[in-house]
Amino acid sequence: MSEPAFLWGAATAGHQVEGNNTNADIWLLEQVPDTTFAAPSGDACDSLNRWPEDIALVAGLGLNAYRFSVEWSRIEPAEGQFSLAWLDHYARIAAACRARGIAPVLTLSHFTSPRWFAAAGGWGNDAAPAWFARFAGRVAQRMGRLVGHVVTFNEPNLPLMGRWIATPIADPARRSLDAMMATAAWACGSDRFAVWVYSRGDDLPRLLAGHRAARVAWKAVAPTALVGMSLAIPEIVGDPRAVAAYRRHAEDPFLAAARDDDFVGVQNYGRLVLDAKGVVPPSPAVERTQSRDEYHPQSLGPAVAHIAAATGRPVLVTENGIAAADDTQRARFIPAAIAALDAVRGQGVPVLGYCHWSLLDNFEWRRGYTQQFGLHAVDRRTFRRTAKPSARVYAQIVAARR
Ligand code: IFM
Repeated sequence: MSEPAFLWGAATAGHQVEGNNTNADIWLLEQVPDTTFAAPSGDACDSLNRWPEDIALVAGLGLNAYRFSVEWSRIEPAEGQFSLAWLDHYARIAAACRARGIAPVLTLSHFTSPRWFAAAGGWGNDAAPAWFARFAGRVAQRMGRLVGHVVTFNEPNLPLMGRWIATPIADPARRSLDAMMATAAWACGSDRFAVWVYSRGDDLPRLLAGHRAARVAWKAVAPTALVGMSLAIPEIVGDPRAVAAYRRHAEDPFLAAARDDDFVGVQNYGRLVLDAKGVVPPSPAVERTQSRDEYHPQSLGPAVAHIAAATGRPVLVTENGIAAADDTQRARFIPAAIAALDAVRGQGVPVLGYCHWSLLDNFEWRRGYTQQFGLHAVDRRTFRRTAKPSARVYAQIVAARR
């Protein structure tokens, strides 16, 4: 198995594209009567059935990498019971990628976990690292010979970011999440229901132990694989004391763990400006994205350079993109972000690849289907995929370099 010298990819995640991920913890949060999800994920993009089409889209753009995730709740629907059929399903996806010269970049945990795991307290349970490592080991046994890059967790630092940015007790979204998790616990007949991405991040040491244990489990089966985790890394600018405080809280524990990894996954969508009181909202004059964030594609360069310097590890850009209803904004964003990446690569920052988020317009968690991150539009009734002009822009940049 030889890996491309530089990965040019597009990314998706199981729950956001597969559809009917009914045994996942977040599916239940979408269904509880007090849900604050704008819509349930439902059929998503029906990638459960249409994954060959998705791989064809990746190939059609001339890319050499596809980042996707396995869904733990399908592979281990009950604690300790593993589904060979679902392992085969994901192995078929990876094999189909390889057959088309596409390197699979595999995420083990992209926000979702099995319901039984959440109802057992998630990362609050002492057994969680061993459970996650056992799952990683089973996936490695089936897929290890097909996969060269493994991401254990997707953006595990989000709860810490959220906690630093907002005062949890004053945050109505925080209260509604706590209420939804209480309802989900009741629905499962448990006294707890813990979903990391919607948590306060209290069980961080156990989650990081899970990361390390999963890396060990994967490498025991496939020693040459490159293993890391993907972190949400906005460019952080402003008051130096606030910047340092933010990093201590939302990045440093993860970066310390990542120093033993093969790479660090960087996921950048722009920048945060901080002053002594916290996040400074963008001025009314600046261009915004569909998610009302500042349009700032050039943040990718400094974000990548910071992580490489802080860890001494190479960076894989596992996500970079923009929510844009107007695709011309995405078509401007992509060359500007890649130019910023080029600039830091030119200064010697080690970068293994770039994966655009996302291949498809998909389920954007609590925002439902209201945000378009895709290089391809997806008709919500027929699931037909249509390339947007920005997909051609990205394909042309890649074609010029490969
Ligand atoms: O859709 C998400 C993805 O699941 C994780 N990173 C950010 C994306 C856009 O919000």
